[in-house]
Amino acid sequence: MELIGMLDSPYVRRVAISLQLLGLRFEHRSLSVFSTFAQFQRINPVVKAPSLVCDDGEVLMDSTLILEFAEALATPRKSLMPAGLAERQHALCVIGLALAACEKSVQIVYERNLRPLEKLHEPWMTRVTGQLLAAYGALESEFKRRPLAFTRTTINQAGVSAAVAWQFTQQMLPEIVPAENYPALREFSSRAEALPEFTAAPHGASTYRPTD
Ligand SMILES: N[C@@H](CCC(=O)N[C@@H](CS)C(=O)NCC(=O)O)C(=O)O
Repeated sequence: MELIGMLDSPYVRRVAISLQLLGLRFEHRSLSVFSTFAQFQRINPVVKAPSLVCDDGEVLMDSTLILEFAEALATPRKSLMPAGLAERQHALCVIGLALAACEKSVQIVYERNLRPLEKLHEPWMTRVTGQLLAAYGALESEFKRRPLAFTRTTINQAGVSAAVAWQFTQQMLPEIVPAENYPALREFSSRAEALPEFTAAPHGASTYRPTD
């Protein structure tokens, strides 16, 4: 199977890291939804990153749906989601906050990069910025209250998603979300980013290369 999309997208990156943690082999094509739009469109007419071209050619999109498929594919069956109900509920809460942080960060980046300055709508930026800070405020509280595991055998999807969201926002919007205000997230991120599955898929324009 082939993962399509750039690792400067937190959604592509959470899939690339999770596929490795699940022990699944995949190829990666670092296509941009902007600079290589036409090429991307030939693979997925909707031009959404990540897209996953399955072994039979069928194309999946949306990171959460791709991860659902990946977990079903992993053999021996393996999951990055906790099995126990209470732990699973908490993981879903953290993933929801992390995905909201990704979405709000992406909205701000698009607003800044794609819209002409005179067409910026300040009330929208203020609203989205407030939502982004609310997501990181809640994530920081959750990490302080219930620290998450960060080794390559114990990190779960909540940990992957939160670490990837944090890295993306810190790369793109550090002045909006100052790292010093989020010590628990910063510490967790530095440990997660040191894992081989994270370093094999670094934020940016590079292509994932398997370590083995
Ligand atoms: N909910 C989706 C969001 C994916 C997403 O918005 N990806 C961005 C790249 S970071 C994209 O495809 N942008 C192009 C577009 O929306 O037209 C997911 O989890 O995969």
